[in-house]
Amino acid sequence: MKKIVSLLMLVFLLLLLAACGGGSGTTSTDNNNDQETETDASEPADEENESASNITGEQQTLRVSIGVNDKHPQYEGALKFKEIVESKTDDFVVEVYHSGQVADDRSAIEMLQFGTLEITIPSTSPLVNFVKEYGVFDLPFTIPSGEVADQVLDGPFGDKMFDLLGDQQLVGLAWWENGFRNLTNSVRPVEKVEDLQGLKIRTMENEIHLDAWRELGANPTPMAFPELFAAMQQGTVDGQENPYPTIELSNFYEVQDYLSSTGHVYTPFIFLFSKSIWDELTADQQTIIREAALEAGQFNRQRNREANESSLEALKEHMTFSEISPEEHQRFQDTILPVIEKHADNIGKDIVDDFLEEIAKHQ
Ligand code: KDG
Repeated sequence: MKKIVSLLMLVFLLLLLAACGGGSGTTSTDNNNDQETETDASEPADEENESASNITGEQQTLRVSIGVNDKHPQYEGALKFKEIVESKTDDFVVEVYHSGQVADDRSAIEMLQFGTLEITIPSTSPLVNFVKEYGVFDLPFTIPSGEVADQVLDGPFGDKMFDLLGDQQLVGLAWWENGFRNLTNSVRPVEKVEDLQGLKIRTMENEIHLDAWRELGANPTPMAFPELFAAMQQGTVDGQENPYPTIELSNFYEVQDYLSSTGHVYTPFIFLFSKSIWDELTADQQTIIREAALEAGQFNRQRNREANESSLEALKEHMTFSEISPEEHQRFQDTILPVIEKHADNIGKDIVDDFLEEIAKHQ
C-alpha cells in the first residue's frame, strides 16, 4: 500500500513539474512573434525567477510592451528593434506586445520595477508618478520642433534624465518620438480658449496636464490609453489629445468629429529596460540592446514624422479641422502660464532652467 501511495505521489510531482515548465515569460527557441504565444508577461515571476524570469535553454526572451496598436510607427520601431537584436545575437528572442495587451504605460513601468517585464516604451508623462523631474517634458509650449527635441534629448540633458531612473529600478536606453499632441472632441469645433469650456477631456495620468486643461476651462480626467476608445465611444469623455498618427491609426475619428491643431506639447517616448534584468546581462549583451534601441529609435522618429503629415491629411477627410491661429496659440500659452510657474518648483528649478536653456541653444 505504502508503495502505491509513493508511486502516486511521484506521478503527481512529475505532472506538477511538467505543468510549471511553461511558466512566466518562457519561450521555445523559435523566433516567432505570435501575440498568442503561451507567454503571459503579466504574471508575476515566481521567487526563483525573480531576476531572470525568462531564460529557457540558451535564449532569453525580451518582451516589449506598448500601448498603441500594430499600425503605429512605435510598433514599427519595436519590430525594428527586434530585427536588429536578433540579427546580432542568438542570445535573445524579442516579442512585441501592442495595444496594451500586457499592460498600460503605468502598470508596465511597475512590471519593469518588479522584474516581471523587460521593456516598455511609454510616453514620458506617466513617468512623473515615479520620477517627478520628468514633468519637465509636460510643460506646454516649450519644445518647438521634432528636430530641436532630438538635439535636446540626444545630448547631455537627455543623459541627465536617464541618470534619474536608477533609483526607480529602471534603465533608460533611448529617446523615441510620440510627438506633438493635438485636441479632438465630439461636441464642437475648438478654435479659441473659450471653446474648451466644460469639455470632458481625457488626459494621461499626469498632474501638469490635468492642471493645464483645468486652467483652460475644460473638465479633464486621467485615464490609461487602452481604455480611451471605449470611453469616447460611450461618451464618458468628450475628447482627448494625442499626436495625429495616434488619432488616425487608433481610429479615433470614428468617435470624434472635431480636430484642432493645438500642438500644445511635445511628448517623447522613452525606451525603458528593467534594471534588475539589465544588471544580469553581460556588457556585450547590454551594448547590443542599447545600440538596437538607439537605431530603432531613429527609424521610429523618421516613420513618425512621415506619418504625422499623412495622418493629418487623412484625418481632414473624416473630421472638421480647425487650424489654431498664432494669436490664439499665444492666448493658450498665456492662460497656461500660472500652471508652468506652479509646477516648475516641484519639478526642480535647475532641471527646468537647464531644459529651457538647451532648447534655446538648439533653436
Ligand atoms: O505606447 C504608448 C502609449 O501607451 C501611450 O503612451 C500613448 O500618448 C499616449 C497616451 O495618450 O496615453
